[in-house]
Amino acid sequence: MLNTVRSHINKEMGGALFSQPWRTMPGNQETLRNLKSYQPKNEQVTHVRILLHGPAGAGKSGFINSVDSVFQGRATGRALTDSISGTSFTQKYATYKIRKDPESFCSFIFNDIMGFESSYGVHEEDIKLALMGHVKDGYRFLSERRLVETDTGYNSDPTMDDRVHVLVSVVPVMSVSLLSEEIVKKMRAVRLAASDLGIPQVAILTKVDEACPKVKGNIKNVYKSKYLKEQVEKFSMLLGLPVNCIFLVKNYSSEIQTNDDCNAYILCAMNQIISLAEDSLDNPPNQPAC
Ligand SMILES: Nc1nc2c(ncn2[C@@H]2O[C@H](COP(=O)(O)OP(=O)(O)O)[C@@H](O)[C@H]2O)c(=O)[nH]1
Ligand SMILES: [Mg+2]
Repeated sequence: MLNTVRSHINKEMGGALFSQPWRTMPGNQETLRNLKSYQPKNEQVTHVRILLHGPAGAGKSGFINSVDSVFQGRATGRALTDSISGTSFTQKYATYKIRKDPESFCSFIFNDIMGFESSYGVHEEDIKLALMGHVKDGYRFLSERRLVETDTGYNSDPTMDDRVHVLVSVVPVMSVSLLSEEIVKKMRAVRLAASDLGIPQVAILTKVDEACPKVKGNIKNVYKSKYLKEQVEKFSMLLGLPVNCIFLVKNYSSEIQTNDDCNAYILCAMNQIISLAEDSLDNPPNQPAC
């Protein structure tokens, strides 16, 4: 499958580039400083909760690791593993924090959910419960049944801190053209549920290095690649999400060190995630979101 996609890219796009990037990056140092010092203005919340959802292998854990790497100044490769046991797939709802200095953590946290697969993966309704803050930390999702109010993993009285403040869809950029109708329908349903709850949404398209030879050769070309821009526009149409809420990212996967170029793409996405969260926390509830 990958080889078919790659040969399509090479034949059709030839790794064509724009002469100038179509998106400009905010300065790394300033963005990092702002994110480290960020505190939600809304006093009812101590942190912004970011929920990443997407297919297995999309790069959700990789993105959390990458943010951690940017903040620690080295590729941390923190072990974030999903567990598959026996015949029934279970996935734990876990919260990940990012350290900003030896004593404290950033005012944003991550959860991730494998949510698009049809025969396994977290049920659409469970994702909606997570959005509303009804899923307790440590709950193991079951593919065969939904979380119900009588379960110990059900939080019947969620605080503002338990709720999700930004929903992030994570998809490998090469998969955008291959998403089945069923998966797109599911993604849209989750997105609509988030909109109804006033939760803003962002998408992160990962593995840009694997999708375009000119980007693999030079990571500075991410926002110059015509193929990658086309995938962003396609994904925007599929999901009904504005292009300015869709980000291209190369996660730290095999690197030992971080570098300014990869950091810039990760920080650009995080900057928008936190800005949208802050805006929505500042607005009255049920205001339409991005
Ligand atoms: N080349 C490359 N590999 C990536 C990228 N993001 C993730 N990976 C790799 O893809 C695999 C699946 O990523 P993972 O983060 O575990 O996916 P998850 O199931 O969504 O949490 C791992 O082997 C990662 O190292 C990326 O941007 N580029
Ligand atoms: Mg994972």
